[in-house]
Amino acid sequence: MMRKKAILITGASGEIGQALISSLSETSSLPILTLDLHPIPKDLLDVCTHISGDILDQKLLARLVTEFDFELIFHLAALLSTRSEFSPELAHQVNVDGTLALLQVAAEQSQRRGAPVTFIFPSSIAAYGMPDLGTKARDRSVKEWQWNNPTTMYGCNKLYCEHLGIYYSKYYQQLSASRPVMLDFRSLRFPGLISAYTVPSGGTTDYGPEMLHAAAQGKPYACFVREDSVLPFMAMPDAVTALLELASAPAESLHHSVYNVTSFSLSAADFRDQVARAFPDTRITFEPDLKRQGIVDSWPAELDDQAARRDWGWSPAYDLHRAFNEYLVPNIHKRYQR
Ligand code: NAD
Ligand code: AKB
Repeated sequence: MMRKKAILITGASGEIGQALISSLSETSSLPILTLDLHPIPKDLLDVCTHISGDILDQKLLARLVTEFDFELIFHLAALLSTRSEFSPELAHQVNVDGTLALLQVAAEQSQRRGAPVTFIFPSSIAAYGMPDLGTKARDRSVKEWQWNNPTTMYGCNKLYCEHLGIYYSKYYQQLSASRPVMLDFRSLRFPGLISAYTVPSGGTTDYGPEMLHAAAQGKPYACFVREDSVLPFMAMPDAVTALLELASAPAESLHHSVYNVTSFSLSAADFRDQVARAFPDTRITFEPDLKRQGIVDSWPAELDDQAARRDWGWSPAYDLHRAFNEYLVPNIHKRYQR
């Protein structure tokens, strides 16, 4: 049977997945196959074929491999950081075993077709672990190789999967007589992402978008971190641009497998002020949850994304001002007015 060429997106029903499907379908000539435990919104069904299923289902993956020839895989399926702390073993299964299964699919398909499958993996600021607030303030902007000491199951999973991806793209079957064609692994370390159209769940950067979406609905919001907590953030359209640009960058321009990307950093108090400027009646209070606070304190205040800027021309379109004034506020306003 001839396998159908396709692009695979796992975790497609999530926040990034939904945004990615829309953009990818405008530019790609290949069919898009999506996989998630949950259905995707009906309006996206015109531009992709959706399979409801589990990435841990070996039989399902085996069937997909016999039917499709994937040129490109966006492996987004994961349990995010807060959720992973409540179910660490399940998180390990989904985040690590799931990624390993997908890497094996990509490795096998690269060999069969004699050309590398491009494997895009979204990693996270969770791969970092700052030892204390003094260090976080001193080493404000971290490079990819610094402070790789995650303190969460999710962060450990992300860091390890970056290494697994590098292994499969450079060293897989390194002792066999003939070296196989290997997959092409590329990863982005994202900051907290903020979408105007979807609300996050299960993450630890969620306080930012939650504040905004609550204010737009006229609901009070109790922020679960201290006012002085600083994290990097990025608007969802920039996350999608980063994924698409990294996927299409010429291999010879990439000097690394893992790249930081970011846009703006701000404290939770600054976030509140941005939200209050757009929604003056907003009622935001601060009621820190010490445990989630600990996770936020361990993540860097800024990401140094010079390598991405140098190698593949990364530059976010939405700085703080544009993100709030041109993307988030007008679109969130419209969303809840409807
Ligand atoms: P999300 O939680 O909105 O989406 C994840 C999706 O994965 C969900 O739709 C979920 O149903 C699916 N999923 C979970 N387990 C699955 C399984 N066993 N089989 C199939 N599907 C499964 O998260 P998101 O924000 O869209 O994130 C997508 C990816 O980007 C994740 O890998 C996440 O770690 C990474 N990331 C996100 C952010 C962010 O701020 N949103 C930041 C850094 C990295
Ligand atoms: C989370 O908070 O878990 C995610 C992330 C930064 O990876 N938003």
